[in-house]
Amino acid sequence: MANDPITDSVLALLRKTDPAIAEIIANEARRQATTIELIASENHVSGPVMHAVGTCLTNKYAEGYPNARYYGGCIFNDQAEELARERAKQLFGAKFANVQPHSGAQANQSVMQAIFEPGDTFASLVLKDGGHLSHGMKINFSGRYFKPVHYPLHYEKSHPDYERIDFEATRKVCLEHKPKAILCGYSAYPRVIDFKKFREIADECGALLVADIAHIAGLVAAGVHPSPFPHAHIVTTTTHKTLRGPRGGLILTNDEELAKKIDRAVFPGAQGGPLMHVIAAKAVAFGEALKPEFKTYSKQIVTNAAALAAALKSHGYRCTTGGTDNHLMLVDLRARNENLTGSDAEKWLEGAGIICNKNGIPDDPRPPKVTSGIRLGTPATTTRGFKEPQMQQIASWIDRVLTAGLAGEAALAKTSGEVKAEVANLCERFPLPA
Ligand code: DSN
Repeated sequence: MANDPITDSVLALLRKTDPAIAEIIANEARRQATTIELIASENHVSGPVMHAVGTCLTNKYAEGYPNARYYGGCIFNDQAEELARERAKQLFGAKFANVQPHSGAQANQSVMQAIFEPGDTFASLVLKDGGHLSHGMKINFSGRYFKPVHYPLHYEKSHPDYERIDFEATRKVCLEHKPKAILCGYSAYPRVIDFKKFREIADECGALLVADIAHIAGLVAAGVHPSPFPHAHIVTTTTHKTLRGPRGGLILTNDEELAKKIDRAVFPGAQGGPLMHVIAAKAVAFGEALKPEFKTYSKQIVTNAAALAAALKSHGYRCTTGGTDNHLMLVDLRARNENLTGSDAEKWLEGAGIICNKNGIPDDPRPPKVTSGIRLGTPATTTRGFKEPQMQQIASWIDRVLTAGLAGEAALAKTSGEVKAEVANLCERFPLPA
């Protein structure tokens, strides 16, 4: 049994037609219902968002844009896309929205196609410091076809802005390399992004400012994090993280010329047929995010993250930058015990029903598959209704499991069994949205 009747009826149908996939989906539904999701980029969507994805719009080809398609029969798809675009514009206070990117990485790819020629230089934060693979990783399109230069964080422990963006050095990097665009917005940065400062640097070196707000989009929509507008020329995002929509991407701008270039770069530049069922679900999610409850939800995400970071600190862990302003934190495990690694922690915690990901911390001496840190986020647990007391409970479970892991296999097996049962009990009291 899943948490909601529609999923149950889908599973009943699949059990008759394809029992193998039915069992896999049922197991995943059970896993999500009974474990604590701390992956900062994940969330639990509402029933309406989830089930809008599973509709007949998946049958339709709609290459092109509303009222300018390359296929007949698009009247209702035009309406769905128009509704998604209007709601996205209203939500973020932007004049133009492209709701077609299949993902955040494809949104970034399209923006780069729109504003760069092959070989053009752009400035960004490197992946290991909290950036994203589509921000210039060597083996990604962004690093293969364009030339990234990276701006730094403050790496000196004694600096008051330790592990935060070093704006003076950023300015120097940008003035030296004259990038065509500066990218800001990150996958593992726990502090407020100063879009205004980035724009000043962009203006000084003649660059466009592109803000990738994939992680913080929901917080921005709710007014809990400052908006990249009016500072950024272009904003990209995913729709499935703090924004709590279906898996997908979105591009926004206030500049009509850029909007035209972006539309051409998304289709036909990067993609063929848009995923119309996902676009319909994006419209549903944007509609939900426009409601006052979404503001309350987003504020609680931030409150919960601060509570979790403080509780972990009380157990001897260190969060990079000393804490968090948003929905995520990077936990430096070495502060608790030099031998703790991110890969062990991820594995041990999963065994206890607590899901997170290993993550390098700035200047991490360990390789990306090991790491000295874990990244924790509160969007999904907040969706379940968890508040500060549950955050303290989670911190204490994390410490219990990691302490047991350090003590050896027998201690870990016993403790993770106990914690897993306690986690499942708590999850039962806070069911997933239906
Ligand atoms: N992979 C995502 C994350 O976990 O942050 C970013 O796209």
